[in-house]
Amino acid sequence: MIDLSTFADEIKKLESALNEAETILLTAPGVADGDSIGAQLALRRMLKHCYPKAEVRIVNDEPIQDRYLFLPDIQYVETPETFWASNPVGHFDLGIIVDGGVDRAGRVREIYEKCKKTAFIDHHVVSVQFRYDIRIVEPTACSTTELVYHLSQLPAFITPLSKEFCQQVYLGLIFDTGFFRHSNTTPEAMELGAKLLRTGFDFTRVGERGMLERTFNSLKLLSYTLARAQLRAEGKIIWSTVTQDTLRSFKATDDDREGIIDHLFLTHGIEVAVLFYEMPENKTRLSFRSQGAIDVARFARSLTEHGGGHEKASGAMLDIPMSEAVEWVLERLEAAFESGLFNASKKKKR
Ligand SMILES: [Mn+2]
Repeated sequence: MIDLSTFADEIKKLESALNEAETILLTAPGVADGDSIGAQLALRRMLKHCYPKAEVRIVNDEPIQDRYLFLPDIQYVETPETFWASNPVGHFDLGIIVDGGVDRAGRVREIYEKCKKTAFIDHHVVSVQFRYDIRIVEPTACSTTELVYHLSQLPAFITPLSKEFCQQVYLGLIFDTGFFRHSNTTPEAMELGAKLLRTGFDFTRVGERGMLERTFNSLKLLSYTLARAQLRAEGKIIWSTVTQDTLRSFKATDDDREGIIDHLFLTHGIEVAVLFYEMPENKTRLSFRSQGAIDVARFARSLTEHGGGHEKASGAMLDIPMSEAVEWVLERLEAAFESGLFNASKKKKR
């Protein structure tokens, strides 16, 4: 249950910062995903409604992925290049970063840190290094857009539930819950989904374009990788590989590898899915998904200090070429099934 009254002081501070601000920067760390882009766009709508005179700029370190270009207001998202070309001074009265801390904001960090006041709105549990002036971090929110929605319904920031605003909030909601499927999904999130749907926006389009659509090259890469999947440990392990040559032959990019692991994972009867990515400089990246019997975060950490994640979804980076990594990892994973060494603490099976 999201109870913003626990943030009364922070919200007061945000309100007074906004009252004084003539220029506002919105940003998010890393490559914008469905939640971070939805949250920035929805927040922009809220600010434009409540503070129509303020100049609001959205600057993200990386260009927006094609799949999000259908979103309302997406034309307002800038990269540092376009931003610097149009506003070389870049001193904002208020900077707001959403869905992750400023340490991962890349080149936008410099712009953000020069803001007279800084705010942080997030739903992740993170150790905060940067001294934000205003912090609204609510881990019970399943997406940052859910938190932005609740802010937008406070008397100080009341924002009309337009179709545009609602689809921005909705995208974050379905992105971070995997269409209301992941364990972070709450009854409140579903109720919010229903409320948003009532405004009549095209939720099928938001789901298909924003979540499911792939490029043609990415489709070819997916089908090739799935066709080459193999089983181990009497079918408990499913695995496949993506090499640099494969990426090149399908003219696929790193982004196109997204989601392949989820297809492997949804194979009937398997316990753990592993995907090996060949990386430059003889490195190998691993992705793991577990049905729950094996704690793949602990398993990933046992392989390398560059490994970790969640009990059911983790990753690692190995300093050995893929030709060596595959057997090395699969043998250890097979042994893990036998030894029970990495069994999850509480057995939560689907
Ligand atoms: Mn998020």
